[in-house]
Amino acid sequence: MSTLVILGAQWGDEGKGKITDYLAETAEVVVRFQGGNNAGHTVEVGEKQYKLHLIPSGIIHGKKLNIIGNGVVLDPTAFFKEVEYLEDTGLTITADNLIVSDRANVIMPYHKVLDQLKEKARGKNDIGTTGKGIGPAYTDKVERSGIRVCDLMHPEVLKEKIELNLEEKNRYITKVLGGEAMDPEEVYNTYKALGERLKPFVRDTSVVLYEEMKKKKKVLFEGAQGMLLDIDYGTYPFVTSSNTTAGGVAAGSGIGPNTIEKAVGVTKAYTTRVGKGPFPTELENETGEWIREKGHEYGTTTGRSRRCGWLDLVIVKTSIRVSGLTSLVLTKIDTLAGLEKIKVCVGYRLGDELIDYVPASLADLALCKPVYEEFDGWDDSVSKATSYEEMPLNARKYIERIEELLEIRCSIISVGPRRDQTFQKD
Ligand code: 2SA
Ligand code: GDP
Ligand code: MG
Repeated sequence: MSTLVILGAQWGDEGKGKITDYLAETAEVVVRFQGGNNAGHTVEVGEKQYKLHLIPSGIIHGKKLNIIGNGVVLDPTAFFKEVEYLEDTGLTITADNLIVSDRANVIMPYHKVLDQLKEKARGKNDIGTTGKGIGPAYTDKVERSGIRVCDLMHPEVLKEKIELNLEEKNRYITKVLGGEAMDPEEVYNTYKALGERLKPFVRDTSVVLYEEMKKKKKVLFEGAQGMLLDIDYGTYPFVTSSNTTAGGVAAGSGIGPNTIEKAVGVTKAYTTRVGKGPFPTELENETGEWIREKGHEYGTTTGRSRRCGWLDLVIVKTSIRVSGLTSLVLTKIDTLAGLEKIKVCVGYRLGDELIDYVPASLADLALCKPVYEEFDGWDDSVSKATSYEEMPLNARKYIERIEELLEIRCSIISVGPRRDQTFQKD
């Protein structure tokens, strides 16, 4: 098998970074195809911890080719900050192991300002974004006023586009949102310089990827955020602005959908969500707090507290359907260790009906009452397991019941944050 997609099957932070790093051992190319530096992917190798936001997690392996695809929104300042951070850890970053699509849209400083001011203006109806300018950058892409990486290489084009954008955006920022106007000249000078710095990394990544795939190189596609943050199938409008589902892979990296062979859904043994929006199995009690502390559930990018709740199989089932998942990776089984009883949501009661899909309308979702199955817990010895057989019996029963209810295989199990706390199930 030479192409594998790694996706979050919940609301993000399932451990995609860790699993991408684990699977990258045998891969040659790792691709990010959507999102931007709103993502926070943590990888632990031995004593070292890496927090990645924009650069694919394959970078930690040194020799792999990492691609930032056209579907990503790229903040050049954040890009260089991350390159420097990685170089400080001893890694060497060059165009041999990291390239950026010339078609990726650029996050401009006004996108960040718009993101933050719009959130403020929404008041209690805010989305709870990361404030990194993601939504406004994708808005411009779709509206066709975006600035792409290739524009950074053409100063005259860049200048004109910045002037046109700021003419309109400055009015909106100052008159509607009460912010401060930005100087087009200053933005131009900064981004022209960033473009020159970025130039060595810029390629038509679709062409590069196509050549690599023709050579049968093993390619991993690293998703960011999660299924229910998908712009189409997530809990809209409490979503991110890209397709986090498998559909986003082809468009976001410039390959044919028929070249995708397998898609794994990374699933936490419970559920978390950072930001606003519905969460049917949320535990707004001591158990929820206990899980948050034990699982260190704080945003990797913003440090915000993550909301915690029981595993919701309706969500995972939706993910299996929408993304055509071929197997699951189950993470953080160790976090639940110590709980006497553990619940899993196996369906929603909506009026007289029992449903197993996430309804489109948030008004309907608000009426959904989770139906639970209860399991006996397991102890902390689970984090020492190096194979499925070594796991406590109750943890295995939990996993096998999940497989049965979802009619899918859990191919990889993770019992701790480190690379060596991961094993294949079968
Ligand atoms: P945005 O900034 O426009 O993408 O925000 C829209 C919604 O998407 C959510 N979102 C995320 N949810 C989970 N993890 C993300 N990455 C970081 C992490 C988040 C952090 O790894 O912890 O540090 O806060 C991520 N990125 C975006 C966001 O919370 C909004 O609900
Ligand atoms: P991502 O966005 O999906 O890559 O996930 P994050 O990195 O934002 O959040 C997952 C967190 O859980 C990180 O701190 C990981 O180091 C950690 N992690 C991943 N897998 C496991 C696991 O099996 N057990 C424990 N305890 N932590 C894990
Ligand atoms: Mg994360």
